[in-house]
Amino acid sequence: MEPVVPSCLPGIEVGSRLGVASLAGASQSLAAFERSKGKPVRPLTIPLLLVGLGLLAPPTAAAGQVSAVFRQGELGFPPGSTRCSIYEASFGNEELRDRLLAFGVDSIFRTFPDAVPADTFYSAGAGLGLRLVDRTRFVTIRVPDSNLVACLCDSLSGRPEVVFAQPVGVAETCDQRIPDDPLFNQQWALHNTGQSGGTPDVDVDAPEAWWILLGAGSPPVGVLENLIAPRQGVWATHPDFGSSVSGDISPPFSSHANEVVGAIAARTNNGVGIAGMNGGATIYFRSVQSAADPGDTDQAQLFDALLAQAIDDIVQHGTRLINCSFRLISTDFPFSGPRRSLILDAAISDAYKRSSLVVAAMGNGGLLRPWDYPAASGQGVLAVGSIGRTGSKSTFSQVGAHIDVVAPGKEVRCFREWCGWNHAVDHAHVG
Ligand SMILES: [Ca+2]
Ligand SMILES: [Ca+2]
Repeated sequence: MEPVVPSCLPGIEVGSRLGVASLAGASQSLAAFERSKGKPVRPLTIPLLLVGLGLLAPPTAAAGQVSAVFRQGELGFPPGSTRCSIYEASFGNEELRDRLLAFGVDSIFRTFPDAVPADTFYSAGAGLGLRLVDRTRFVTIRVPDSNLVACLCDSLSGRPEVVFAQPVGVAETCDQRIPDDPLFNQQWALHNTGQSGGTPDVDVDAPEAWWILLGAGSPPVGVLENLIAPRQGVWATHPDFGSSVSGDISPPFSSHANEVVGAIAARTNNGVGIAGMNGGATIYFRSVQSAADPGDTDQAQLFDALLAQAIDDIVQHGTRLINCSFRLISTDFPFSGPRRSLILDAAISDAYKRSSLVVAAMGNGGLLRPWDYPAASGQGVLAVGSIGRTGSKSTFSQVGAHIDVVAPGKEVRCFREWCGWNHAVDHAHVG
């Protein structure tokens, strides 16, 4: 058999006499194994040869592990064993043993030693039968030199006997990055330390997210507001916004729009004001003016069309998230009841197909209204409810089966002041 030498294995050049010699040595070890008639032996000639070639790890090298699944019949353990040496294992293709020996692999064990084939059958609560992954086929391969793990994975992954092979790593505990924004210590929504009677850790774990990424400028976030006439903009030139806000930015400014945009994108760790969840994010802001006469059916339809066109415009600007903290109200209902617009639903559906998700506040009707739109529109909408600093549902937050997530939204520290109403939807924009 002509051995196949992985090119990434240090000290071996493909086709070289050195590589052939080392694998020939591995084959000799197998020959010794065969001569022992199944009795495991540890041939001395091969380790000595490999040490001489500099292939074995020095005594100080850390061991590594590879997680793998082999196809049926390609790898076997001795009866009753969940762990064995490379010599005790049985292979459908002996070339695999050569390959593992070339990397100095000394042992293989079942990753889930207590798993049995019956574990693959599961009956769900509704009686539905499910087939789960067969965990008895997961094995862990010990590699004495962790520097060879990646090369071994590459070498195994291309083989027909192997389903997959990947390195076994370790988990790292997330650290925190605390920004220097002077109002950050009041932003319990981002980092709740129990300030003002709150419950510690009822927050969105922003410092942990910032440890990984402190704000991303792209893709841009869209913000759509339904504002009272005259049309209002965002204070884009404020020092905490920089030049990252575009769209409807002409005065007069809307306090609500500033609060929404600030919660999402106020610059973080710049020594000014608050910290934004996605500090410095590029914002494309659109405001749509309410119909002058909400009782006029023609104007209501026009208003829905303007909202739909604004969503389409926001998607055209490359956004992936569209913040909508407004609700549609009925034009012929004396108590401003909920209203569903098929025009707006179609725009949301189109945005979803183009990889843009509408994030919508459930509404401030508490238990008085069952649902509002667009939060309850279904596909393409992430509906957000509100909780307060202790983790309880905000009194004003609506409820319903369409809810997707809750986020801090009551008495959160906003752009310029304390915000009493629902800003949960702004805090649901995780970076
Ligand atoms: Ca936390
Ligand atoms: Ca800031």
